[in-house]
Amino acid sequence: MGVVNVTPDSFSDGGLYLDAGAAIAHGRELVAQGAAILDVGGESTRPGAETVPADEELRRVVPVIEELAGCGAEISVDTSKAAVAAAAIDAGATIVNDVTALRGDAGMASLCAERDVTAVLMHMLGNPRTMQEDPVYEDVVDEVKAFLAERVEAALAAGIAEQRIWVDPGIGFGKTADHNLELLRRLGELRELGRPLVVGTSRKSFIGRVDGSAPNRRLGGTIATSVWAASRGADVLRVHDVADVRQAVALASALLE
Ligand code: PMM
Repeated sequence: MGVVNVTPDSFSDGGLYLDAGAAIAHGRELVAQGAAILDVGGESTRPGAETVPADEELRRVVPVIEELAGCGAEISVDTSKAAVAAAAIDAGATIVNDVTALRGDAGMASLCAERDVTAVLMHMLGNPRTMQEDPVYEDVVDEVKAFLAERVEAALAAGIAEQRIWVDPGIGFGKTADHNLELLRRLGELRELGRPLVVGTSRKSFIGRVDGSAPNRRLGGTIATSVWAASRGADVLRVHDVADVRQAVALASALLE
């Protein structure tokens, strides 16, 4: 899953792709690099980020999705607003990647059920504005797993087909560096949820916590953690650097065979 951020303030590509034309070109480039899914987002979820009104988010993502639909990858929309998801589905998106796991908008679960799209349910403690203020867990893996199990049940109860439900531990969302490392170490435990597992470590700050690197110097850490996650059963890796991560995963799995 390649990341196409259409935001002026995402921590990793700092508004480079705010312009729709640049975002479309970037999405096509990620498909050429081998992305099977493009995750198009118009609202930054980085720590401390402010929310974006639905009409502004729509203005950012819909033209990009219209152009990228049919370009060889499935389109995912990274949003927690049902109005944005509905317009994105009309424009060609088939996956709704909701960092609130369908808790952010009362209309989201029924929309996913009615339109029969895949819903990515991600764990987050708190909200993006406050989530990095001293997150505490007794056992981060047990708590993330219990949360995701509860959200899968809620999605099923709303009528979303089981095969349309994916789960994600939400690396960096209300977690310290140690919490993120523990989740990756014990990623196999989340396989027990029985749903496809999405993992996004790309350029995140816990990599910098380990080695002091800046966001634009975290490719090595992104590759290491992505290869690790794949070897522990991740089905989808959400990354900015599709070609490099694909190559690393291909070589690691060839060696493991
Ligand atoms: N991370 C970000 C945004 N959306 N969605 C899912 N499912 N999983 C993630 O780990 C995730 C996400 C933040 O990263 P960005 O600002 O670089 O897009």
